[in-house]
Amino acid sequence: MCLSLIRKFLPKSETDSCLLVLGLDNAGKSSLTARLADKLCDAQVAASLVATELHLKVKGSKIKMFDLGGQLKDRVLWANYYQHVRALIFVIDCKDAARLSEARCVLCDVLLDERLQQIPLLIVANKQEALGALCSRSVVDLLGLRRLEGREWNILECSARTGSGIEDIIEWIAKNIQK
Ligand SMILES: Nc1nc2c(ncn2[C@@H]2O[C@H](COP(=O)(O)OP(=O)(O)O)[C@@H](O)[C@H]2O)c(=O)[nH]1
Ligand SMILES: [Mg+2]
Repeated sequence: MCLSLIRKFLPKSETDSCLLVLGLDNAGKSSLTARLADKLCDAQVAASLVATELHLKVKGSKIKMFDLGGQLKDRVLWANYYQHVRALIFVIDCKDAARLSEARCVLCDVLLDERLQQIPLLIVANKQEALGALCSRSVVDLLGLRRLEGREWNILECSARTGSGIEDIIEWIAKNIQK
């Protein structure tokens, strides 16, 4: 019998499941990842131009985290990582209102993938310490998040630069990967 068929019926090991950090280029994904790694990293497994893979230990649970490149050329590769996703983080640059509609389109496209249908989503409203940064309520409106149906989602404000809001993000991760 083919190996992939056997794998399909085996329980997923905890290290198979993963957390994806997505968002446009320059949103602050790698800065956020570095903050999370600082608190939770078990091991950095691989880093390339497209993806950084880290193994996290969050309140006793282990999970892989992938920080993926956000440029157009990298986004076409995101779907290769959708197989065992347990939770999704989408980072927004709140200093850059001009790219919110692009972020909205990219997020919509991600959420259409059937492998991600039931996956909890956290929007991280990053760069909050910056002057004129959009607040989370504006981000909810501009991304049209209230229209999302059948999905658990949340939004948290943070500054990956100063570290504010990181603890709340860790709480969210802990809660959502243990489900
Ligand atoms: N002001 C501010 N700048 C940030 C913050 N997080 C990241 N940046 C900056 O935004 C730029 C892109 O960050 P990076 O983490 O590489 O973004 P990525 O392309 O999404 O991985 C860098 O110059 C960071 O220093 C933040 O919370 N506040
Ligand atoms: Mg990056």
